[in-house]
Amino acid sequence: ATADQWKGKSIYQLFTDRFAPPSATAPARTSPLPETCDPIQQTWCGGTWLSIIDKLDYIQGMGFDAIWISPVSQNIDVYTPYNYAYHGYWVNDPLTLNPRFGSPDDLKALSAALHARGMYLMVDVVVNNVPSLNAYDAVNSTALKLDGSRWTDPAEFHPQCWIDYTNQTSIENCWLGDSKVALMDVNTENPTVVSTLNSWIGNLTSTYGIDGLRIDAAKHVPGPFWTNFCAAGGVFCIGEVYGSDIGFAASFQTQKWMDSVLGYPLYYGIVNGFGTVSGNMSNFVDVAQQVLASFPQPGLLGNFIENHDLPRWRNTTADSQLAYNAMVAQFIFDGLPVVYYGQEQDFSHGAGDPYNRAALWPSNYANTTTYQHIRKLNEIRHAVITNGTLFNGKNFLDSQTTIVASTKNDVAFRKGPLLAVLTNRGSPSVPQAFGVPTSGWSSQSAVIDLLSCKQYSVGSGGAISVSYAAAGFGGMPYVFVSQADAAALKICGDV
Ligand code: ABC
Ligand code: CA
Repeated sequence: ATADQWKGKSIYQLFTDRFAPPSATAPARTSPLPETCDPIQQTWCGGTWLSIIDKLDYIQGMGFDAIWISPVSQNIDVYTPYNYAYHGYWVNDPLTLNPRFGSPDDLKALSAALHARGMYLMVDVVVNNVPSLNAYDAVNSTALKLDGSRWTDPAEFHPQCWIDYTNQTSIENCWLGDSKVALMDVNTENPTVVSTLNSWIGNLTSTYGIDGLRIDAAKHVPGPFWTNFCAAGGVFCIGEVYGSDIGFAASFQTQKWMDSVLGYPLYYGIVNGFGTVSGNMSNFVDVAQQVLASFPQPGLLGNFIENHDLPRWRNTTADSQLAYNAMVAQFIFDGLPVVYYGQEQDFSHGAGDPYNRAALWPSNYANTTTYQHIRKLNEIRHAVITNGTLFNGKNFLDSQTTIVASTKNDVAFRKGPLLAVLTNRGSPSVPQAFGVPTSGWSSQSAVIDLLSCKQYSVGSGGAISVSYAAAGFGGMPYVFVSQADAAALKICGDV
């Protein structure tokens, strides 16, 4: 699928090994399920491509229409100082599927099951690096063969050096990982490497009906490589450009290296704005404005508040209203929402890798309040995307977010027919209010908050004011639409 086809999608990111347990329809492939499936053990919990199918109702029930799964290629399958490759990122041969996750038919079955539901499949791909337990002697052909690497000619790697993050050449050519598990840097300028990878990715997407690619470690490969790789893949590419440098991340779009990147810049703004009670909302506003100004298509960014490399949101921020406000920002701001499995279960164990990668099944896939919030946010987003005639015909996806008002604790932004009014005041009720002087609606008109389905009236000059004093509510988020639009959207019934 193309970038345009992805624009309206909403993505659920899962770890194949950890999302759904083996079952009668999806037996364990290789190892039996460990008695305890503890993330600290860094070993397999037994999830497979087939077991994902068992739980698609749970994902679709939350309103998602795309999933992003772990890398599908073969990994080193040996014990390492960081235990086993349950995460799938230790790819030694892109051209072979990972038997831990299933057979070629199983992956086809997953893809077909998704398509039957109108959902898309995004696969994580790792090409920058190949793991080795033998850091300093890794690039000799004997070691490469022992590691089962696809690349067996030393010329297919960059020579050993550890990355200096102050130097982009080093970021591109030196090695990720560490001396325990070195990630040997593949020579992505070598003609054999380039042609092998390009023909592989085209085959992979067409053979398995893959609709999109999440490009691992995108900033560690020179950009022009990706232009050809993504063209060969023939589907939407979204890259991982880990860091807060907005201009650098935006260059992936401006230089046409790939369609888009994950929303790391906005993530840091959300953390600064909503990560603590009375946090720094002006930083969020600042980052948001720079993101909007820097990316030619901010509507293609992948917006997240947690992932497998970062702390769980609820690990660093216990307050439930802050999480709710952050999620509304994640869903309404320009971009595709990307929700990491477990976010809907308020998983809070996990200050980082490996603790943030727990199996989901001990949650019993419960219908939590957060599950319901996400469902509602997906419902709102889907409704405004499919209703083209709202707010004087302004299409949601084609309207860019504009910041309408802000204080050091609050922000209001409009995207198409929606006005999000958010705060970092947190759960306690406080005798304070936030006034948005010009909401975009005329005075005396009625608006509906789609989150609570309550009606508000617009004051003089088009002002909307919300109060954080109501006992038991505190710093709630709001998503306003005009009464007429609310009636068309049907989210709050007849209004
Ligand atoms: C293994 C063990 C862990 C152990 C670790 C040391 O080694 O499993 O238990 O703690 C995979 C696995 C990991 C595994 C690694 C290494 O391989 O998932 O479990 O860790 O063996 C991607 C994936 C990631 C994956 C890989 C490798 C790459 O999402 O899951 O890891 O295929 C860098 C890369 C980025 C990479 C990330 C993990 O490391 O750029 O591609 N993610 C700075 C740098 C970033 C850097 C980041 C973390 O540090 O700029 O480039 O990411 O090291 C902000 C700044 C940022 C700064 C952050 C920390 O602070 O703006 O620039 O980021 O303020
Ligand atoms: Ca590289």
